[in-house]
This record gives sequence, C-alpha cells and structure tokens, in this order.
Amino acid sequence: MDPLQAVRLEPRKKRSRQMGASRTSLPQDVKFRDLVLFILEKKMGTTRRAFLMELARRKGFRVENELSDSVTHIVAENNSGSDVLEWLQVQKVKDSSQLELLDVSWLIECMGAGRPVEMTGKHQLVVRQDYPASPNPGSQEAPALAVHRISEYACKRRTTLNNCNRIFTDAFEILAENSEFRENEDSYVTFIRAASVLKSLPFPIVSMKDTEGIPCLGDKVKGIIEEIIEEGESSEVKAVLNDERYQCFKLFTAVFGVGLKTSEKWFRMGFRTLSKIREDKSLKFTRMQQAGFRYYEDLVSCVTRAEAEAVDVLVKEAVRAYLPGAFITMTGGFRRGKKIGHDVDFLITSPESTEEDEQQLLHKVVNLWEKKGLLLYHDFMESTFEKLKQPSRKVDALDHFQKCFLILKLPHERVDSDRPSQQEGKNWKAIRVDLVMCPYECHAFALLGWTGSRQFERDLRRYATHERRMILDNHALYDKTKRMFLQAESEEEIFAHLGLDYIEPWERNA
Ligand code: DCT
Ligand code: MG
Repeated sequence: MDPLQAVRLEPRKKRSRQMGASRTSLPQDVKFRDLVLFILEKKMGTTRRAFLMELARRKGFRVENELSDSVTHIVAENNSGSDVLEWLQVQKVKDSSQLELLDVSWLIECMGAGRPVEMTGKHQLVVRQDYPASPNPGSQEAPALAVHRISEYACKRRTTLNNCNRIFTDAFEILAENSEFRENEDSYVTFIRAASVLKSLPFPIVSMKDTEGIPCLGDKVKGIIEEIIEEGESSEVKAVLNDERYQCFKLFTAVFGVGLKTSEKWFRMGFRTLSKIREDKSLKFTRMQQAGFRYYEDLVSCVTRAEAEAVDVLVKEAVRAYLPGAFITMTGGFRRGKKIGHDVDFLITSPESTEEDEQQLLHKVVNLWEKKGLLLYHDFMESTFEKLKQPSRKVDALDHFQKCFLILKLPHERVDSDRPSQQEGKNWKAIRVDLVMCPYECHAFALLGWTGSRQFERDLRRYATHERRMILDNHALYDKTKRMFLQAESEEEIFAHLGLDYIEPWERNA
C-alpha cells in the first residue's frame, strides 16, 4: 500500500484526538537521536502538521514544536526549496546550510519503514536558479546558502555515468542530433543542455513537480518531459526516428570520414543505403571515407574497455621505445570511466625533450606500426601552435597540437577478453585511435580539453568567458582583466583559477 495514502486516509475524528495529545517527545521515546525534525506548517495546514508530528514521535523521531538551533531536518509539503529558504530568512535563520530541506515524501517513507530512510535527490528540495544569493544586496549578512542549487553550467555539476533519467536524456539526445543534422544550432543547444542537466540529477524525474528549480528546462523541453511522463514516449521523438532524412544522416555519418556536407549531398542525390553508395562508380571517396567503408563493421561496433587497454599497451610500448620519459594518458570517454567508446584517445607529452624530438615522435610511432603490419590508416595534422597567441574564443575550435588520426589493426590475441573472437579467419579488429602530442607547458590544459565530455568542455569555456572574463582553450587560460596567461601544472589548478570546485574526470559525463 502507498504509505502516502495510508496517512491521507486516516479518519478525521482520530486526527483531532491525536492533535490534542500533541507534545514534545520525551527523551526516552526518541530512538533516532541524530535527527531533530521540524515540520513546516506553511501550505501543509495545522491539522496535517499536528498529525504528522504525532505519528513521527510515536515512531521514535524527535520532532520540535518550534524552530530552534537543535533542528537538523526541515520537512515541508507543497513548498519548493526557495519557498523554505525564504521562510527561514524571515525566521532570521542566519545559516541554513547545515539544514536538510526535505519534502514530506521523505517523512512518509520513514513512517512506512519505521526508521529514517536514506535522503535521495527526489526528497531534497531544490533551490530555484534565480533565487538571490542574499535577500538585501547591501547587507553584510552571510547569504543564506544555496541548498542543492543546480547550476546552468555543466562544469559546476557532477555528472557520473549513473544516469537515472535515461528515458528523457535519450529522447533529448535524439532531438539534439536531429537539430544538428538540420544545422539548427539554437535547437541543438536547447536539447543538448536539457539532456546534460538531466544526466546530472541524482534522482529520476517522475512528475512535473520534480522539474521545479532545474535550469535549462524551457517550456518546449518541459512539454516533452510531460508527454513522456504521461504517455511513456514523445510524439516528436517518434516522428524524428521515422524521418527518412534523420535515418539516412545517422547511417551516413556513422561512416568514418563522412560528415554533414557529404551526407547532405548523398541524401539529395537520392541515396538511401550504404550499399548503393559503395557500388556507385560515379562517386569519389576521400582516403578517409575509403577506409571508413573498408573497416565499416569493425568501426561501428564500439571499442570495449578491454580493447582500449590493449591499445594503451601498444601505444605505451611504441612511444617509450623513442621517448622513455614520455607521459601517456588515455583521455576521452575512457578516462571518464565509460565502458565503450567510438575511438581511443591519447595525449602524449614529455617533460625533457627537444622540440625536434617532439615533432618526430608520432611519425616514428606510426612507422613502427607500419613495419609491424598494425597500421590500417593514418592521417597527420602537423602542429600550428603559436605560444603567444590568445586562446580561441570558439567553443568548438579544434586545437593546434600535432595529432594523428589512425585506424589500428588490433590482434585479438592482444585483447584480454572472455569473449571468443567472433569472425573465423579474421583474427583482428580495426580500431579508431587518436594520438595528440602537446608541449609540456600546456599538458594540463590539453588533458582537460581532451578528457571531455564535449558538453562539459563547452560549458567550461562558456563559464570562463561569461562569468570570469577569461578565455580557456586546450592550450591556455587567459585572464582578460589581468591581461595575462595563468599557468597551471594540473587540472586542479585550472579549476582553481576559474574559481570552480574540482570535478573529477568520472564526474564530467555531462
Ligand atoms: N575534443 C575537443 N575538441 C574537439 C574534439 C574533441 O576538445 N574538436 C575533446 C572532447 C572529448 C575528447 O576530446 C574526445 O573526443 P571524442 O573521442 O569525440 O569523444 P569521447 O568523449 O571520447 O566519446 P567516444 O566514446 O564517442 O569516443
Ligand atoms: Mg573518444
């Protein structure tokens, strides 16, 4: 039975009788001594409050009649976090940061369980984004702290791979991808930011009330959330999935070397399948696209962590043969803890090597793999890095480091996996690998940039620009107020320069 109903269905007569008996708990009745509750009357009403207080006391909870310094948990009904904070400020509570602000649903679950249940995000009241930090701007009082305030910037949120809103985030990612295919930037940003903020929530959205106070959810987005809550799916997402243009772009862009321009061209020419495109004698393919078609099956089946680890060993062996002191870090999604990826990204740097050594390294590594028969494709981009140039303002600009995009032939025997290799006769898998070589001075910036996620990086740059008057890119951080570059040896130092709490790589899955 729903415990909430159990409380609501209590007959009136009984309630008033209990109300009369209302009293502060006797010390011997208190079973749970770490918590001191106060139930807010506002919007709950006197009768229900008295009933809940009495019930909680009978279950061994300490419940105060008045708000006092000993209170640790505030329970409210039909109030948002901002409503409760406002009320606390009227009560002249200076520091509300130590108080847990909880929805009545938490208390009701406790009543059902007969003990305090874990407080999760769905119980915790969220403070609205626009809530002022301090009620009177001139005042010296410590601002009543923003409890669980969710930032509009992904770099101020912790986003693990534990996504409990997948039903919504999948929908918004499809809509974002469709906007990208249609080159509608505004709509892309709307949907990708919605997906990103929902991924960071520690609780699943089950009703529209749960969306209160969450930034990046405009009316359009909320309408879609509501439809998914009510109908189990969104008609807009369904329409996109059935849309021929979306289906073709999805199919075409999955080929290595095929972007929006080529997809558009093939779609307009009337192509609908990859086999027809491959067969067509009049089409010219780039070297990258040829490799993309040749290794298509391997490349669309994702890279597993075991495969990524095997590539890591290959990269370390080859790099250290030439630069023993080099630092090699697997970046991208795998550094964020993902179990699969579309490629494996590496950042290489070396504290003690000449510029010439650095310039030569990737070429030597590639030659070695070529000799060993491990190289299926490679494409070099030489460095265009200029040290004194200001960082790029573009949020999506590619960096200037020397890099090599490769397809490696990874022998099955090098993969430590319990899965037997599927294809008979073929004892290897083609794997996409990106190698990036960066000067040692900027390795912290390069590491931060190449760890991603893309949305996390975009918001870091946006935050630097709009909130700090700084420019951040994969090479450097420039402070426009001080007119100087800010040096950093580690990612932690970059977050500190930006005035941000440090976010671990596995919390950057925005
Ligand atoms: N990156 C960047 N600028 C680019 C491209 C990428 O800063 N122009 C960063 C963001 C993520 C990281 O590099 C790796 O990129 P991807 O491999 O595309 O992403 P991923 O997060 O590793 O995801 P996947 O698992 O699909 O490889
Ligand atoms: Mg990657």
